Amino acid sequence: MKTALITGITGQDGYFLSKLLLSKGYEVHGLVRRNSQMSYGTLRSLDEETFKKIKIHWGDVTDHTVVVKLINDVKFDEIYHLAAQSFVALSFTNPQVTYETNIGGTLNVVNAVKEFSPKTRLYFAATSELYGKAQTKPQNEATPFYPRSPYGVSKLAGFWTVKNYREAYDLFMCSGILFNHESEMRGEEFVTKKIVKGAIDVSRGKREFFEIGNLNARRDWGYADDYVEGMWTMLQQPAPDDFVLATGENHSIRDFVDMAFKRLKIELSWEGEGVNEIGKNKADGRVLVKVNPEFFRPSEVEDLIGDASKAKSVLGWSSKVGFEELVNKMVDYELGAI
Ligand code: NAP
Ligand code: F7E
Repeated sequence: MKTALITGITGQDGYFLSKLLLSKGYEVHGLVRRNSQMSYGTLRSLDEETFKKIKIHWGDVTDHTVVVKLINDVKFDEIYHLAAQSFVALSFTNPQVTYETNIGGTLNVVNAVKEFSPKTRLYFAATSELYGKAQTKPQNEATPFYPRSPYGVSKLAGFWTVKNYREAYDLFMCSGILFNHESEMRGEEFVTKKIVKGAIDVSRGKREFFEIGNLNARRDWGYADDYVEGMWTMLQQPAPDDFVLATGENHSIRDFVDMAFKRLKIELSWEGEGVNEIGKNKADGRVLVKVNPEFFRPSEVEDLIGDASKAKSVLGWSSKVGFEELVNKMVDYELGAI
């Protein structure tokens, strides 16, 4: 039986990747940092039988001692290093914890593999945020990086650390440069989940309106379950490499708002510009969406769209769930869950 360690197992991707690896017969281990509630994040949405199969190890990825001991003890076949301070907006106000987790934590994992388990295959969660102020369109593995946030900078350090260890020490280490991927398990601060919850609340009269930041930013949004399959496939290749995973299509935040309301049978009309833009219910003129500059970022990533043709030709991977289906899945889940 193959063994795999997932750091960041309590997050969105950890949920889908745990299910995938268990379905493939892996012994799945997760590194979980303690919190006062001893809660397990998204893993609590797994059914009890599945949850019990996961071997939990308590520890923070920044704790060198914990990481070394775990990797030295188990000598995993595969490690999926997903743990990160992943919220871009927070990285501007909390840059130090972002660097310590995303750079220091990554160095701990990568170095422990080199020193104590060099046969382990490692996946590193890189990101389209590396492209930031994108220099060309669409972005692929050859596009120059230009990160626009402490988060982006920290992931760039992680990406180059992985590449350098791979080349210097002949280790099987891959980076997935994943474009935004969302799901029912997405954290509530990320824009897609925030929109879905806001639209449902407004449609049910729980709130008059909800507030949002930059409506013009464009993202290439896929479905997380498709993307974890790509992570696993990268580690099954004859040689390690880096791959972009993306849908090849992008939409604005405004498009996402429109689509979420459409699922709720509400048509919006937009008026005004910038901070004065509002989204109204076409049927009765009520204002349902407002812009609040509090949600603007000091430097924004305006327009990302990925080219995953290398993943398609080498890995046979492509994104399956389209934009409308993704939004509908998220809305339907939230309607049932509330
Ligand atoms: P997520 O939901 O924010 O999950 C992050 C995970 O990291 C959580 O399990 C979190 O634990 C854990 N974590 C944070 N700090 C830690 C620490 N110091 N020690 C141990 N664990 C720690 O992120 P995601 O959406 O699943 O993304 C997975 C990875 O892919 C992340 O590295 C992210 O940066 C990257 N990525 C995501 C996307 C995307 O669109 N989702 C795209 C590209 C790359 P808690 O539950 O305790 O907070
Ligand atoms: O923002 C705009 C915001 O926070 C998307 C992470 O998984 O994907 C994610 O990073 C866009 C930005 O995700 C609000 O300014 C407008 O342009 O959902 P987000 P992100 O920053 O793209 C990448 C690939 C990762 O690697 C990250 O870990 O939406 N936006 N209004 C807003 N964003 C938020 N959060 N809240 C708003 O009210």
